Amino acid sequence: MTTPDILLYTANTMNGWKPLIFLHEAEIDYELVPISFSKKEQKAPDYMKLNPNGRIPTIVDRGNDDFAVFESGAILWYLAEKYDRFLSHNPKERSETLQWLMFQMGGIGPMMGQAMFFERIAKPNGDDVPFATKRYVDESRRLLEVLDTRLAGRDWLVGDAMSIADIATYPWARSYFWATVSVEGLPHLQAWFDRMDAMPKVQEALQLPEPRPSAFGKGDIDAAAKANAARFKEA
Ligand SMILES: N[C@@H](CCC(=O)N[C@@H](CS)C(=O)NCC(=O)O)C(=O)O
Repeated sequence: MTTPDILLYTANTMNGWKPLIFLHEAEIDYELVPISFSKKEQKAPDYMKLNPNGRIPTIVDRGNDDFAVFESGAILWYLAEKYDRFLSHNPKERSETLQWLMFQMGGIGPMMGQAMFFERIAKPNGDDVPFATKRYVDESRRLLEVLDTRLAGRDWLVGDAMSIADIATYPWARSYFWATVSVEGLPHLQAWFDRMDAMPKVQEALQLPEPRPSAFGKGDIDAAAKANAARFKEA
């Protein structure tokens, strides 16, 4: 058995699922290193040599002199170039894909992430900040409306096939429940969710490193919410 090139450090979060979706959908062999937040493994000095931000995900490419890549958008872009998947060679389509990737990295992720923080961490830990919560939930909804408009009359964010823009956006947008953002009245977004929900390899990736049904509004939500909030209280 050959050693796979890609070593992936990740956890079961919206950013952490992105490279997993890429690697599973492209059927690329990789080695998974689950990172435990409760053990603070993302802040370990050796890990921070690979990811100076002390967060997940990170990849190391053993096929390229152990080159390390952090930031999930940059990881998807690197994998797209290495494996020539999910990023068009057509210059306009390629630019559009990177535009929607940046839209996710700079908009959807940060806004939904803050909505999740204020709703799921601050509030249950006694720091309810309605002004901030409303700001981030409303802005997240606005961004999901932008996606809905973009997806009208098209199956994918760019071109006629799934790209790294879809791969980056899906785990965040699909976690609308956890961010307490409504997707009522967004039929094109819902149809895109349905499309990716029906992809077995995408769903396989979302079960790793371990399943987290609560992100998608399934399972014991109360228990998951309490455990999540408690973890941050200890931090
Ligand atoms: N912009 C970064 C964000 C990474 C990030 O925030 N990762 C979160 C999980 S989604 C994390 O590692 N959290 C642990 C911590 O904050 O210590 C990326 O896209 O890779």
